[in-house]
Amino acid sequence: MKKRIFSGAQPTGELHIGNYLGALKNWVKLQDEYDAFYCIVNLHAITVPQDPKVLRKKTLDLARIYLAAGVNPEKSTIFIQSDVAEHAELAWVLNCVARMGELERMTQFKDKSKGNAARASVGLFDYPVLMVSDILLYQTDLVPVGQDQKQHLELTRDLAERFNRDFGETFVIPDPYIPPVGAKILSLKDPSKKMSKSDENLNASIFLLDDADTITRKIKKAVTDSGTDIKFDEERPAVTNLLTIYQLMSGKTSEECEAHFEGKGYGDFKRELAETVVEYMRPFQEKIKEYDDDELSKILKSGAEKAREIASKTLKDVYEKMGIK
Ligand code: ATP
Ligand code: LTN
Repeated sequence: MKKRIFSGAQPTGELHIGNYLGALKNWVKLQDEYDAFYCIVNLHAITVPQDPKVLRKKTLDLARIYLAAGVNPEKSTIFIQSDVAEHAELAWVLNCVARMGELERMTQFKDKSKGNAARASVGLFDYPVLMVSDILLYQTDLVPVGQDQKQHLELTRDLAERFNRDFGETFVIPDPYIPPVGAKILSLKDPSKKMSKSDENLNASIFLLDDADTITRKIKKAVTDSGTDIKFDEERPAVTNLLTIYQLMSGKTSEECEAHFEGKGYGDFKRELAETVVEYMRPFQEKIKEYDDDELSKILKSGAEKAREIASKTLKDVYEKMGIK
C-alpha cells in the first residue's frame, strides 16, 4: 500500500513562484510515489472577506493551476474542500479538542489579523483546526508545504495524538515535508518577509502567470544587498533569495550557481535569472490554456467522490469513538 499525501492551497490572490517552488513542485514530484490528495481549500479562503463571484472563479482557476503544474488526475485526487462536508464536520469535533491557548500561539493568525484579534473573524482564529481536519480525515502520512505552515503541522500532530490518547487509536500522525531549498522564497522588495499572495506591492512577487516583460522588470527592480559577490550568504538575504530561485529553476547545485556567476555583476546576474524564470514558467503557461470548464468539472467531481469515501469512514470512526453515533 502506498503511503498517503495531503496538501492544499487557497483559491485567493495570484499564485506566485514561492507557492510553486515551496509546495506545488513537490506535489508533482511526490505523486508517483504516494497516494496523493490535493485540495482547493475554499472554506479557508472565507476566513477573510471574499467577493463571491471572484471566489467561484478562483476556485476553478486554482484547479487549472494544479493541472498545468503537472498534478495528474490519473495519479492524484484533486477536489474542492467544500464538496466534502466531512471537513467542516471534523473541524467542529476538533474544535472541542483544541485549546484556546494553542491557537493563540499561531503566528499566522497574529500576522493575518495584524495584531488586531478583536476585529478578525472567528474563522481566521480557527483556521488551523480546519487545516488539521483536512489532513487527519485522510489518514495522511506526509504533508508537503512551505516553511510558513510548519507550526500548523505541529498542531496537527498534537491534536491527533491527544485524540488518540483520549479516545483510542484513530488518526495517523502525519509528518511535514518541507523542502530543504525553496521552503521560504522571500519578497523581492523586502527580504525580511516571505513572498506572499496578499502583499499589496505587486512587484514583490513573481506570479505564475506574469508575462516575460513583467518577470524581467520585477527581477530588474528587485532589491539587492550591499557588496557585489553573487554568493549564498545568510547575511545577504536578498541575493541569496535570488540565487535560490536561480538554483531551483536552473537545476544546478549551489556550488555550480556560485561558480557560474563568479566575477559577474548584478546586471548580468539579473538578466540571466530573468531568462531562466521565463523559460522555466513557459510550459506551465502554455499548458494552463488546455483545460476547459467541462473537463475540470469532471475531474473535480470524481475527485470529490473519491475523497468522500475515505473522509466518511474516518468521521464515522470519530463519531463512534466519541459517543455521537
Ligand atoms: P500568502 O502568500 O498570502 O501567505 P498562503 O501561504 O496562505 O498565501 P496558500 O495558497 O494557501 O497561500 O499556500 C500554498 C502553499 O504555498 C503552502 O504550502 C505554503 O506553505 C506555500 N508557500 C506560500 N508562500 C511561500 C513562499 N514564499 N515560499 C515557499 N512556499 C510558500
Ligand atoms: N494553510 C495552508 C493551506 C492548507 C493546507 C491544508 C495545506 C489548508 N489545509 C492541509 C496542507 C494541508 C496554507 O498554505 N495557507
